[in-house]
Amino acid sequence: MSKLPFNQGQPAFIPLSTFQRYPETEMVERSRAFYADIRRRKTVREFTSQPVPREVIENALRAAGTAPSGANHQPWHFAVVSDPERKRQIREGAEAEEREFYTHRAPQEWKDALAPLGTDSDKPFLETAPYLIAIFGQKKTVLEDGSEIKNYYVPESVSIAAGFLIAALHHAGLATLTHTPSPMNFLNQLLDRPAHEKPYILLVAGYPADDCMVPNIGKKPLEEIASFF
Ligand code: IYR
Repeated sequence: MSKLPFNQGQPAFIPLSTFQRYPETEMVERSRAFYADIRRRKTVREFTSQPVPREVIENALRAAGTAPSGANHQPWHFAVVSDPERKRQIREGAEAEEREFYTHRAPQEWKDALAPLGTDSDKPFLETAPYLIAIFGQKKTVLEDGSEIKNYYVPESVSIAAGFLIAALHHAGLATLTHTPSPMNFLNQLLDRPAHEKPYILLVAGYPADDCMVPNIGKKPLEEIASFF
């Protein structure tokens, strides 16, 4: 239940006091530095069980919660799992779906596309990694008085928040994996989330294993992903 503190009971407009303007040279330097940092991020599928400070996770979630969203309804919920038994249940649920996916559901074309990633239905990292963060989108928000408001642009809003979260965890020094067992509805039951919430991503976070290997894959260059008019 939400209080709707997010849009009401406050002055309609306040001065923009948080924006920081930099000299152009500094701005260029900052853009380079950010790119140099974020380009080091690789999706990791081998984690250690070494614990990570809970505050890092909390602050990364706070950062995710600053993402823009449709009508500022913030239609997301992050269910954070560190409890070993619940991680085991999530692994069990995910591997059941994944076995179906890899043996029946996935067409050959999809399996071919995944081949360079070396994925299969075994998901030990769901138990090894210290934190699993299930990201849910809320198509409506239930207020404290029981009334409901509709949310807008939910997939877009949730995806932007997930991007912030991944960037924040990377910035703090953690590796992540965007895991998407399909369908993911078993997470609602395991994590006590209502039926109107849809799981979008199961984000795995922790330190990479010492001998962690990653696929030798690259990213498209700027010329391929952008056009300037
Ligand atoms: N969800 C499966 C398959 C999978 C699908 C895509 I698209 C990927 O980029 C990676 C994996 C799995 O997690 O193995």
